[in-house]
Amino acid sequence: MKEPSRRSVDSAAQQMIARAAEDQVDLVWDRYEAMQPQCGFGQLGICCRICHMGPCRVDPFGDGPQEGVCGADANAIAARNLVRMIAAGAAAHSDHGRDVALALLEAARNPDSGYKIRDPQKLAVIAQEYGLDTEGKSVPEIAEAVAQQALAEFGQQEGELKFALRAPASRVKVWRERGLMPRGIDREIVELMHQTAMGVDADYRNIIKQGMRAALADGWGGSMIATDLQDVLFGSPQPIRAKTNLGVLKEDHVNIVVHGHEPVLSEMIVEAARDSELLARARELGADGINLAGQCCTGNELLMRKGIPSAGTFLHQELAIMTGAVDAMVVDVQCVMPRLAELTQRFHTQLLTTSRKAKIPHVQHLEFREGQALTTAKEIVSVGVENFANRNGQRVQIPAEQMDLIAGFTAEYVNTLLGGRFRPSYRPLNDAIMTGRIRGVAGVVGCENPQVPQGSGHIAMSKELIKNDVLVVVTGCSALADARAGLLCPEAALEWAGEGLKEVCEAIGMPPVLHVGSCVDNSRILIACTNMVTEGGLGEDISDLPVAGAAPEWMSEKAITIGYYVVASGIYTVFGTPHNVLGAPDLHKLVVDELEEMVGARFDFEPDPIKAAHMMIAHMDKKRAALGLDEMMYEQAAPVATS
Ligand code: NFS
Ligand code: SF4
Repeated sequence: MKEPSRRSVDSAAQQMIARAAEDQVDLVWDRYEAMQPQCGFGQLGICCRICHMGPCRVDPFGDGPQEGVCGADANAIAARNLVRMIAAGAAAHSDHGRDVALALLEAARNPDSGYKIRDPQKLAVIAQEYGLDTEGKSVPEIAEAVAQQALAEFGQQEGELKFALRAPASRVKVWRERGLMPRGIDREIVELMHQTAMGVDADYRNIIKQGMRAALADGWGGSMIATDLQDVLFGSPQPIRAKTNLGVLKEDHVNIVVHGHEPVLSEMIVEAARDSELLARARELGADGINLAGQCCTGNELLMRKGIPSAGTFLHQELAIMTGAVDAMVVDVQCVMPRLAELTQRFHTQLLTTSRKAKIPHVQHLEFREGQALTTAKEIVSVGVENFANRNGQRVQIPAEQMDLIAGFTAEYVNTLLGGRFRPSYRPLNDAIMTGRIRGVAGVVGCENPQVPQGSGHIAMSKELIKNDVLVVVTGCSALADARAGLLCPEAALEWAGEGLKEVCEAIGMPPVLHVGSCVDNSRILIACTNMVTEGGLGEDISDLPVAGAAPEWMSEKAITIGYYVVASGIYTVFGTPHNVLGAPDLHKLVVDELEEMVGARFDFEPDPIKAAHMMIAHMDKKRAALGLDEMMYEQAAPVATS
């Protein structure tokens, strides 16, 4: 086995990895090693299973077949495979958005549902955007109309997605001219699946085009609906202090870990965990209370709205079980490893699936229904409480590590954050960028992957960026990886930020790395970029801004979708490991080069996070130069000593 330090840079994780090795329990890293060597055709993207004349593969060395049985070449095969990942990622995030809209509908219609509308102001803004007449209407009535409008965007056949029109006018123009404007969320995903079925589209460029359109339907559609309606239902986040890492689990409490993605369930579990009867029962069984902790993006949702601690990221899910202190792990959808079923059996942990979309054989299923949200949530918490009695104290080993962080920054909050309560505005941010105190803004997002030591890419990249005066915004697992390293504390600016960024952070007590939410909240980054354009002085389009994106440790199909909507929105983006396109030379050239011509941005692939950070910085400098800001780097802006 590899040294734990080569599997994760987090010391809490390393302890649990070592424990697993002692107990001969295999973890994701062991399974990854057992999988070596992985299939080269798959890695290069040139294996096709779309029809039953295949499977076909193209010989990357040029000696064997260069096309499938039907004649599809490497570019068509790899492009189809790639965009089918986009379709799946867009489906996952957008279906999450749909479920939030349905929960909003439930909240509006059913006063007993347990849901409340916590941000009626944001609801009113969205209602106005949808052109709804709100005169004399009650909040539930407006909520019902907004939910129905949002749901209609999924099935819309013609026209344009409403939220896509939030983008700067010049971006909307690019999308219209290039045929990239999304019509309906489901429609773009279905069309993409049709287009890539056997014997349909063989033109890799045209395939990628529809891939971008479906991705945009997610970023400016499904994901944005998820973000906005979650804010309406559960409250818009505000900066909030919280803690993360395995040390948030408590030896003397019932520990319930909620893992997955959708806050429609986990928000209710928060309420249920405060239920006096359940608390009394927990005490009766010898626990001091009920401790709820999140994981992955469900964790992020609860962290940024409720300050609920997070027990970690994607690669921490097995490690949490390894503490022996988790009485129940409750999962909904996405990023849940099926192997948890076997692992939990080696401890007392009760694993519970809750979504009709995500079951695991032999695992207890307690289905969550929006109509009886609170009741189901109480049943779930009760399972954890009762299971506390089965915990074997001898086997409990909780690492001490936990780190403070601030989460809960939104595109709207940037106004107040920098502009102050009396003059909320993006002006100070734009000014800081124009004067060079902030060199640019980078979104570092995405997953973890056992191919890369856990956290090494995210943390090294973020540190290098802030050292060079780049303000970093983070979401998803990337956010929590940085959090474990202390980068989400205001003090991090003093230790790691360059002079210019440090000055800005110190003035307002802001961390140099801002946690803007879960992965659907990458939509917040799109809005923040739009606001920067609207504020003025940084160009006419998102593609003019000194900004860049990165996913240094990605693994999920959702990460590909995010990458494509970010690039199609005009933001240069670097992925750590390459997409599966290297076996298709023309397609490869398209994504790392020619996309720039089409949408004003492109991809790069660079596994070294420091090199990748400097590619992003070089891009920002190029954009600064084009804006005439290259003379205004911080050194020049700072007063010069004269003695
Ligand atoms: Ni995003 Fe969140 Fe994490 Fe990757 Fe999975 S939890 S939706 S997909 S692994 S960042
Ligand atoms: Fe092979 Fe073409 Fe069928 Fe793909 S679609 S499996 S390349 S015959």
